[in-house]
Amino acid sequence: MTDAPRGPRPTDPLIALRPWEAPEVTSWGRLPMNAVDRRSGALPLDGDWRFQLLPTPDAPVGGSWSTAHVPGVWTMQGTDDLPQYLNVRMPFPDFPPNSPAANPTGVYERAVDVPAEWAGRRIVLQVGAAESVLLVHVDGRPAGISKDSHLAAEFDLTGLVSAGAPSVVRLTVVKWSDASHIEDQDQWWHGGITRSVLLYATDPLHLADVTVRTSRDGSLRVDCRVRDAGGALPEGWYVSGELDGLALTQDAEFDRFNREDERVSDFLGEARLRTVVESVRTWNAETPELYDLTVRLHRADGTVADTSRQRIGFRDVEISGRELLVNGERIFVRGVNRHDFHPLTGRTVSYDDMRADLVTLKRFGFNAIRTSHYPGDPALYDLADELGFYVVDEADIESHDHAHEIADDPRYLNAFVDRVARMVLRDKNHPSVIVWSLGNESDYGANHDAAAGWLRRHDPTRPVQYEGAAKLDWAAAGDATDIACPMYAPLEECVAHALSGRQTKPLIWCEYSHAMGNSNGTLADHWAAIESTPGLQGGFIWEFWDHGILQRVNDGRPVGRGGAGLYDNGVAAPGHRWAYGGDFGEADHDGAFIADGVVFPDRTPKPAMYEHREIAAPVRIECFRHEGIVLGNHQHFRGLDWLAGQWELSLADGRTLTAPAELPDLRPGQTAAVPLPFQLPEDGGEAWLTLRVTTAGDEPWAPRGTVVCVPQVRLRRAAPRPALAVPNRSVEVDDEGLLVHPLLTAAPALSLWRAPTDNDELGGMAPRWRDWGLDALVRKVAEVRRSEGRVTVHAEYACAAGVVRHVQVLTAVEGGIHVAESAELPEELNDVARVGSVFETVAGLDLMEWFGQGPWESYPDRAFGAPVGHHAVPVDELFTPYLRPQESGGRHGVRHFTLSAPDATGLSVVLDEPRQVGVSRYRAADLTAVAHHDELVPRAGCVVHIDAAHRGLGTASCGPDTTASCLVTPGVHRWSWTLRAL
Ligand code: IPT
Repeated sequence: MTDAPRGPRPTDPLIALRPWEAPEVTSWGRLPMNAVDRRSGALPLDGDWRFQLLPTPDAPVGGSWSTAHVPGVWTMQGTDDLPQYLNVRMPFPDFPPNSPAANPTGVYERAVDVPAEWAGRRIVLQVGAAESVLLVHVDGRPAGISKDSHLAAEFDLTGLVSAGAPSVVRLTVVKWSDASHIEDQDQWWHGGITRSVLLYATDPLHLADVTVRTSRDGSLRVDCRVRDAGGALPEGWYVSGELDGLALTQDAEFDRFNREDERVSDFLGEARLRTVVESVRTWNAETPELYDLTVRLHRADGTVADTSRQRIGFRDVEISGRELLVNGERIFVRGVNRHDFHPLTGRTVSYDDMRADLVTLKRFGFNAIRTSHYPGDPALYDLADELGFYVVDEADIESHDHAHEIADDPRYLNAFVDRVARMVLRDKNHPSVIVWSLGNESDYGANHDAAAGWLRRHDPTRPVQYEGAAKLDWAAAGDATDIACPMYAPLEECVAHALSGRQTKPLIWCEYSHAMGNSNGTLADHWAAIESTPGLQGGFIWEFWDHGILQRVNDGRPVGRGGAGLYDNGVAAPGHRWAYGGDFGEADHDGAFIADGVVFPDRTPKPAMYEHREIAAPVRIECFRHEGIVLGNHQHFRGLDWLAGQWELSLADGRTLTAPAELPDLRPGQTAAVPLPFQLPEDGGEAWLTLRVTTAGDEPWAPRGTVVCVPQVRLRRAAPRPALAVPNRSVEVDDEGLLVHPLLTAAPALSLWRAPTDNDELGGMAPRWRDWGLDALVRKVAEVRRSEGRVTVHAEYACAAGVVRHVQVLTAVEGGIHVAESAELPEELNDVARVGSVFETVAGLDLMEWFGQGPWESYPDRAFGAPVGHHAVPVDELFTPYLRPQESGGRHGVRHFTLSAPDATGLSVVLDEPRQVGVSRYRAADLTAVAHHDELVPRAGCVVHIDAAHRGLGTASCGPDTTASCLVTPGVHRWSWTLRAL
């Protein structure tokens, strides 16, 4: 128990009740949740409110007022209560249901002028979201209490306010409570009001709820619940409706005037409307067809008392065997986990921000969202309906730190059922919502079963999922999940489960491919398995955002709402940085684990997004056969007519030929051969054919011409390189056997180290590499042998785990130097980051051009989405500014490259075979030495890595590591390259 002093406001019943430590109290005076949208016609109460922050909920109000913006968290608005990032651990030691004595409490107050024309109407206050306990007073009188931080709370103020007169509305928000223990999500802790506040009025006779049921056969059923604020319903009310202007019919079976029918009551009106739409345009994520539904509640004289408008879609969801079907189709779930996040507000996301999130996701091939780990703003679902996303709607329940105790704690039973039920009551009419989720990481107990029971009865039209219920046995039936939705389960285990013959439920990872830092290795392996293994249907990448809060470096404060323009392209402006755990002086925090999204804090896509886009390609090159190119339509519902194409032929000799592409008319799942668009030139070497696919017209999420995917196929392999002529020239090395070259400021040396990625660190590899001393190899030259036109250097690189023998043969060739290298790794070094050469160039070489994979960053296990071609990127832009600096900017499969100055001088490197190449302004040691991007000082020259082998990225910061084929193993590695001046 906390022993906080009993407050000096004993007369206030809301305070006296101490609801912040009463889990049984989920609300008081709060109206039932419903699906009637009241946003239009409402009086918005967003803006600046009087504000004061109390040290405890029962401390006296009366100090000085400042202002706070609503919606907004006070932790981002200049108070001394700053954001804190913790993953699993609670921010206070008190056991559930207790909260700490020191409990910041925000008091928001403002006068509200209730419109005079609202006289006689029912007046309702809606608070969009407040964390974690909301107490409402109007003119000093208690109006209500609510918990459940990510859903709106509504209070009937009719008896408390007067139309045409001002009232003072006070919203008291208590930061810590019993509810915090079930809102222990992996994100920043804040306090405040995070979604809009509004006041609206209805007739006393009003639509209390509207429930829409549709099917892909065009049938529509609309169930209306009608109430009157006065109690008994007036005689003669009725409901009418229309769909896209066509009238709906009253359900004949349900006669509400028949008093014999026991369903007809005096105070709860129920009415049902129906229709069947001929030739219905069904809703799915590819073609999200919507219809406008209007429902009107009439008084006996025909006048309209209330209206509800919504956009609805016709679709079915069902589970058949181990398949999740949408409109009868086994869809693939290309999902992402999405939190409410914004770098300037912390938690509040505007309509435009939500739209931008979804547009970005659409452009990168995502078709599904899990609302991790709480329901989103109502607008998010409107946008998902409109733009086309399958939504797993998740209730606001995560009791991570005390999961086991809470799952069966009857004091929390109410809260579990309340949170699930309120989400369902609000979101049930959205076609985008195809699955309900009972929450996240809360073990599994009776409280879940209770919530699932309510849900299955109330909405039998959608499956239910809960990761915790299936955790122990993916095949178990009869529990609270219809879907096996593991988190981070290794791919092999999932495939084995699907092949075991024991699978009874569709397997869709609720979280996979942890996107922390430079990550998402093996994504393509996952999708190759998903698409070829019945029983696997996809998953949700963890996660969309890097939750970096924009922070001023000098005073450590969040910048807040005024910071627009203080970042660009993933990077904070000078003097600013993206704050992660610990940056606000938190004693307890979980560091950069909060920066694990596929987009930067400003929504700039990370390179992993391009990988995903290609994996999700709607049209693909299946193969190249003599008769031509076989194309396939990999969508579930749509033809190819919305796409346009252009062929590109990239030849190793530098040429790129283009030709318009005519995409065949293919239904989903169909393939067709098209003729090879080019006569392949006899010469030109290795040849790659790319189909650049763009939107043919404007899509709601992309203007015409937006790239959708770039599938490609190799038409011709590289020919063996001709033997190099050795002219009569010498190679210059210094006493240490290091190459002396006018374009190099540091000679090529052996590198076995990369600046550890988050996966390297948290997966335990980097600590091992450090123990081995790979970050500080000591080079000792053993022998330098000179012959005409050639120098052979034997060196030993010593580290704690042994000695790596390195041989470099430097040969003068036409126009330059050929470098042939080998490195012999002892058995002890059984998993290193890389084996390769590193050198540094003179300043001024600012442009990299290469033939290989690109143009964006790629690594051995994340290279599916980087097509082979001729690419050119300024050196400064090769680097990816991951929040915690780490290995970045690598390019996979590079065949040759140049680094040049504006006057076209510089150097070229031709590699013996496609290699991983990294060109950067930073040494690995520069990146390793700092914690934030703003601390880096770029070097004038280029740091160049050419790798014989480079370790895959994997996802070991939270999940599986890379595959065995992408590990760098002991033994002898050989590689060679030719350096020339341009
Ligand atoms: C899992 C959580 O569900 C998610 O919120 C996030 O923390 C993610 O991991 C990692 O970033 S839980 C994990 C302990 C398996």
